[in-house]
Amino acid sequence: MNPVVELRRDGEIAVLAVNSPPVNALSAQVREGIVEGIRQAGADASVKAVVLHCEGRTFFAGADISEFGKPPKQPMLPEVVDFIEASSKPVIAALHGTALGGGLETALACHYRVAVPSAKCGFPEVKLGLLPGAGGTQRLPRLVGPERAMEMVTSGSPISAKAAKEMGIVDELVDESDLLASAIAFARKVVAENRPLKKVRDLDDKIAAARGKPEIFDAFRKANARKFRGFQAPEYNVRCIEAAVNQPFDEGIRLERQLFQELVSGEQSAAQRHVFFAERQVWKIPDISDDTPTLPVKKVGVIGAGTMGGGISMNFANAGLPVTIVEAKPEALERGLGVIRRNYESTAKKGRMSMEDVERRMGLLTGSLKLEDLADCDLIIEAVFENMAIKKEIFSKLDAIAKPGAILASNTSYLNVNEIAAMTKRPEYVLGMHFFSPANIMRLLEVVRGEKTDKRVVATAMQLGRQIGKIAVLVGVCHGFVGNRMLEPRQREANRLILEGAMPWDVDRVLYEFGFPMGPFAMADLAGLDIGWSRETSKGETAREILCEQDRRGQKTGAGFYDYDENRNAKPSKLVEQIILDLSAKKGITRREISDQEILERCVYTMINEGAKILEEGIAIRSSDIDIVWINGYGWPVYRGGPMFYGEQVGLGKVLDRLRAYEAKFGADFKPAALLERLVAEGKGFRDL
Ligand code: 3H9
Repeated sequence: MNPVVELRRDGEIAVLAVNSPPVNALSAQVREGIVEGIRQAGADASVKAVVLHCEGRTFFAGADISEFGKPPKQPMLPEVVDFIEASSKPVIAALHGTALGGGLETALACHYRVAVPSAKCGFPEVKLGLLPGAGGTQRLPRLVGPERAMEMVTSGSPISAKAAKEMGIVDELVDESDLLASAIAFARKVVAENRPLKKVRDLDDKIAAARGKPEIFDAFRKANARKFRGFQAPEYNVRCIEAAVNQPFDEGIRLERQLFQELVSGEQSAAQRHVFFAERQVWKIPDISDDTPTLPVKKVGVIGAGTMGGGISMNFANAGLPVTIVEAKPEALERGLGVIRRNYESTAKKGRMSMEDVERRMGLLTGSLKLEDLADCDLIIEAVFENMAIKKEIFSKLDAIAKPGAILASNTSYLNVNEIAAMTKRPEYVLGMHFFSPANIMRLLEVVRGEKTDKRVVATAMQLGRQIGKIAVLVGVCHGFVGNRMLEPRQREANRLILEGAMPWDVDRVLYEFGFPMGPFAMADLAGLDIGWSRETSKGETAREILCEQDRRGQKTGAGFYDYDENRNAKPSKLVEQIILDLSAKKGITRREISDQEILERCVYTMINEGAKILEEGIAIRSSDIDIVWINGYGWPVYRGGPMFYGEQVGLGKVLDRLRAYEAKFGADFKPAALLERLVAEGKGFRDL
């Protein structure tokens, strides 16, 4: 007997019941059980129809992702779905929860599908760098037409059961309270009415109109070119849908299989699968168990109504929590609240929020000019500018104001949280909550654990992060934590490279082509070159300082490292080129040709090296957490899996060799981390730690 699949009977209807927690992924054992069940039901003359039903929280959530990259186990999913479709008796899929990927493909191979209204269907494979590889790309367009099919497979976003019913993916919506009974009743109807064995593969009407019209697919590619940039999987998905329209079913399946194999054994999918598991690992903290009690947070205080404070406040208001925002001056408070309102209203204008929602959220925000008004808050986040003296003063005042048991957090991006905590008599309630700008949009939250932070406080901050839709990464105290600390060597090398021979646009192009949304100089122009700069203190020693002195302060002034037209399109600047040439000469540097390879290695391998030091010092729990920081906070391309994963993909031995070579040439900044040396000597990787 198969331990996870059981064949039961309800009169003439056989129920193939699957119970493989947590998400009924289609593991080898499940696949075997399905084939065996269909076979038995087929052989039993008293069975007239089969209901395929999953127990627990969901219908199959897809193929078992952990099997990819390992030796294949029989029967493979494409064979299983063919076997279901070829059944001589009608098979009815009963959908609830999330019917995803291979799960939805299994359902599409059934002859009928019923679903509860709360169910969701989708093909998320593209998010794993894959395509639906068990007939999904061929069956879906036959049900919904190529345009909708392309949208579904390339976005990976699930649709509601109601939408699935409207599109023809689901035949009937049934009572939420008893899916199985409804599915059995539906099966009885199919038998009683002698309905045909409906095979999706035989349908043609939804694809016929697009046949011989490549322009439909090209238009889709063009419209999504920016979104798809660098990714292999979206294009492969589109090719399969195109084949579904233009080729016979079996030909389309052959192409789907071939392209799936190529993707699943490729580097991008390996990276994206790594990210899938890393995103789930990140919540697990070795010395803080899942059942650690958290502290109730019903009211939040935020100090500072600037860009950061405002964005942070929006997160909590969005989650329905009341927030008191404290500012020092009435104008600043008014300005801050005004910006928040405008942000919400612009979301409403785009149709993504109702005006009632805007008012509801604004109603949760209270402005104040007195720290004392934070006395009843359960969590207070300080978001004033980066100045240790000011932060210390605020925390020592807060200590006197905040109620006992309140969590005091700093949004510092670099400073020592232990020093800040030491200003209070309750350092165990102090930690860092480092949001990324714009804080209402960016998914990353670095939760900074001080040396005295209580475990319940850490658990509460992580759980709050989840509640407000962030991906929270626990990090330790050091200058810049994980993200900004690793940004430093990249920035340092970028600045040196332009003095040694490259131009800002060369460095930016290499990093853009690598997959970052923009390079460091374009980024600096966007953020404003004068952050932290003043004319009085400017020494005119760096390109950035000279540009500021010439009032080229970035996009906002129409010029920075680049020249900008009225639409903010960047163009390399002759003037900047000259500034850089002069600066090199002034510093006595003989400029030379610098290869793209050198730019990439010096910017990225130094980051990997810094990441290794971060691991060595225990600042991050695991290397995959570092990857999550960089993907969610700094635009590292997800198809390269994060800097630590990328380092392993390149080969740690190679990274070490190159660092050594640069160390010999440029000195100690390239000195390899001891951990990197050790791992390479032992033939191990970061993931073995
Ligand atoms: C595919 O189907 C390819 C086919 O087209 C072709 C084949 C030839 N496999 O997310 P959660 C684990 S590709 C293995 O925290 P939730 C997950 O790691 C697949 N494991 O729960 C976690 O483990 P742990 C297409 C899986 O309620 C636990 O289950 N399908 C899989 O927040 C709970 O997960 C997908 O991409 C899996 N397929 O969300 C769907 N799924 O507890 C991927 C989950 O040890 N899954 N696990 O950390 C999801 O999107 C979400 O898990 C889901 C539930 C929405 C289902």
